[in-house]
Amino acid sequence: MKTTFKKILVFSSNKNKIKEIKKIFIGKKIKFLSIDKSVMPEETGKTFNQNAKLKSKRGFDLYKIPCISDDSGICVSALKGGPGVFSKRFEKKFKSQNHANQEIIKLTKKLHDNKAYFKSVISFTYKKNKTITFEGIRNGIIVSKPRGKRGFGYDPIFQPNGVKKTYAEMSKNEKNSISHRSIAMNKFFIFLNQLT
Ligand code: ITT
Repeated sequence: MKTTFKKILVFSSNKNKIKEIKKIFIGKKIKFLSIDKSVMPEETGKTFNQNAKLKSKRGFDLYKIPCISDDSGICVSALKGGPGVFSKRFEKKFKSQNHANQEIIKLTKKLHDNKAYFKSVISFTYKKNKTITFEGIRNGIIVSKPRGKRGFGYDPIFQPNGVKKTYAEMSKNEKNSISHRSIAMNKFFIFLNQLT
């Protein structure tokens, strides 16, 4: 890959997200930097796009290097598209992620509607006042019981359309070959190629 960017910071406090993105960067001639305990801004946006921009701008302002962030979540038809941008806050209302996942399954069954999608917005801030975003969506269903031990968050309850495994039953490479996040990241890599 030709690119003017030798180093890119992935600004996230979510270790699992960082691990996934790290794998997507393998083979690219860009040094991938990440920080575990970042000073994340409060996610005050109403959309994934707004929150992703808040985060990449904050990363750029703090570290003065090109910075990407990801804002993502699961959108469930039986919850009228929620928890969506509130996916993290929804999970925090329960004793554990598993309890949050069980609640989604319960509501899905009650309404006989198991449709859902995952969405990721990758935001890239590469200069002061230069921020661009890329979106990835993967449609699928909420399964009737959590399956799989890999991945994180809502992975055990989400099965993408066209496959028989939940995200949590897939290896990182398998998930990355189809996931909402990798769709957005691939758009980002195309943009990087076009810049040079
Ligand atoms: P940042 O520091 O990058 O903001 P975060 O965990 O706070 O990390 P978000 O604000 O984007 O990230 O919240 C997204 C939540 O949605 C996250 O906590 C997960 O529970 C869930 N989520 C996002 N992507 C997911 C994926 O690929 N698989 C499962 N759950 C996911």
